[in-house]
Amino acid sequence: MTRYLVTSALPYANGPIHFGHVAGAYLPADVYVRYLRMAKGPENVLYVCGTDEHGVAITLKAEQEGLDYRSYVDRWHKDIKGLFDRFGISFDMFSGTARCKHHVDASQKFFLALHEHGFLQERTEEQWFSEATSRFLPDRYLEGTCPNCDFNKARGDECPQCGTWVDAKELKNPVSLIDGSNPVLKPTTHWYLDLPKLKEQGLGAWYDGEDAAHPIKGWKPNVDGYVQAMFKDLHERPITRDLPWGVPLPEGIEGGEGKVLYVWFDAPIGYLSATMEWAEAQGEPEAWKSWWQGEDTRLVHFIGKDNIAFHVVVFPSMLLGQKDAWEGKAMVLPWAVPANEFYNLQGRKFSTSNGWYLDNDHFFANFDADAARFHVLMSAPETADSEFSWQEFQVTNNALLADKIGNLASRVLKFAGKRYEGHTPEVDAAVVDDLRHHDSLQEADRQFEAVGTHLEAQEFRKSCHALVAGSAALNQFFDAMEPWKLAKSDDETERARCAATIERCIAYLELLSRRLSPYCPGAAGRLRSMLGACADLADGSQWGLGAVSHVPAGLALDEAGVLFAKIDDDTIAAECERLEQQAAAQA
Ligand code: B3M
Ligand code: ZN
Repeated sequence: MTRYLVTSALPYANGPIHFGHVAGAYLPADVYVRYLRMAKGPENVLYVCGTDEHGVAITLKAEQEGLDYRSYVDRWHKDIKGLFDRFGISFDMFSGTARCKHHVDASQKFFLALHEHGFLQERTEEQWFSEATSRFLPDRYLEGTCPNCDFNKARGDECPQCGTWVDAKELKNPVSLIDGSNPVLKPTTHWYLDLPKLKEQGLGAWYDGEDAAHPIKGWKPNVDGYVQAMFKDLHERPITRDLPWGVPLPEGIEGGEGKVLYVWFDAPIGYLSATMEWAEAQGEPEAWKSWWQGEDTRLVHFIGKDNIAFHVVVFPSMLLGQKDAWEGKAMVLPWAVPANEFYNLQGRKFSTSNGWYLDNDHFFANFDADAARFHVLMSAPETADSEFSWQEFQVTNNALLADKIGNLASRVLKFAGKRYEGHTPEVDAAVVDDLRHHDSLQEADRQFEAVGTHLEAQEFRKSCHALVAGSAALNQFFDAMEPWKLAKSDDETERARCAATIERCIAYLELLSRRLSPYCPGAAGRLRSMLGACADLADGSQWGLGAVSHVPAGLALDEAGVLFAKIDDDTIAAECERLEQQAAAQA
């Protein structure tokens, strides 16, 4: 049986994350795994993530705030996990690279295996060193005069005035940002991952789909364009740093004392160490192997487009270079990397510092997470940058979710409540058979099947559209049948058509609840409880085939409740105003 090991990029524990991140790497992954659990069985799906807790961006900010590194990342880990909980992201394990107890061992083992297999190169170069604090200074810890335009506040990696990329060693009159001292150049040794060699020894063949042991789904055009360009000019990459925070180099590496692994080296290993943590929590510590070394595993990385190089070139190289180091067995390589473009907010980039963001507390206090999930996926940046707009959110919520789905459920259940005393009606099987061929029901069948086909293909926008189209077809069916007229007829065959209409509507509402479930788990659950005893006609945890073929008479239905509350124009106007004010206050 094929098994799916799904990951979302590990967010840096270095600030709040926002809707833009969620749209790119988390919601699509969550909907995908919720679908897979239903369609393939929960035992064949594992979804892991955690916070990325090392690196110079984190040490710099923690130092600026006067916090020790661990308290600093703990704070952001909690904050980030809180947002994921509000969105209902259903990780099997959410860990963090500085909190997972397997992480150091796993990362060091990766380094050692690459070292032993000849995939690392050692180089000694000069770097700025602060004698005041006895530490090497990464680029971002430096400020000085730009060698290009003489601007006196250039950073160690880039000049904000002329925009050129700066080689830190060329910076004139450099000053350490943490202690204000003038650093000196001092030699230091680092290890480089030999990507050109790994490309020759397997990475290239895997990428081209020529490695039978490591199949690929095929690359999205945005991924392929990026990677082909990268392959034309592939270099060794440094994977170690002189920093006081991170995974230490393994013991026994000469010259490695006091150095740590580069954050981008240890971060993707976080996927593996989180799986080990999950396995241990299951009481089967060895269970990670069947995922990471299993021949039937499909490893799927959901990421934003800025992380393509690391997930399609660097991490697969690291995995390949392990060879037989892990008890003689090779590691899996990614099967798919659905990288998304960027998600913006009403015409501009999301930015906390510019006040151009949606306040998470405020949003979830006032709006429904299910509606947000559906809308974000329906507008996800799958093939091009896209954006959240309040007006479009209102349309999705009111015209699609409330009018097409909520309203249908409410009309059908209210009708059954009045006409059949809240129970499923007695039907004539021949009349029901006749309705099965109704154009609108056949359209609903096609669309509800397409919801799954598109989810399987990781095409979330199309899948959302199919769900809406299927629901629209059900509304058309109800309208075309005009059961409110049939019910009043003196003709018995007309009344039989009324009962059959309601029977089919109930069968399709049950199907709709399952198709809706990966997107809007809360609303789908409410719909199932509204269906009362009819929800037992199919297992709600299974994707299943289609609508149940026969709804027995006399099953009790529950009251029709509200699935999606409408959002009025004033509320939307107030949100737009709020956003503008938030941005103005920051400016
Ligand atoms: N933390 C970058 C980012 O959040 C990085 C991803 C790591 S995934 C292994 O965009
Ligand atoms: Zn400059």
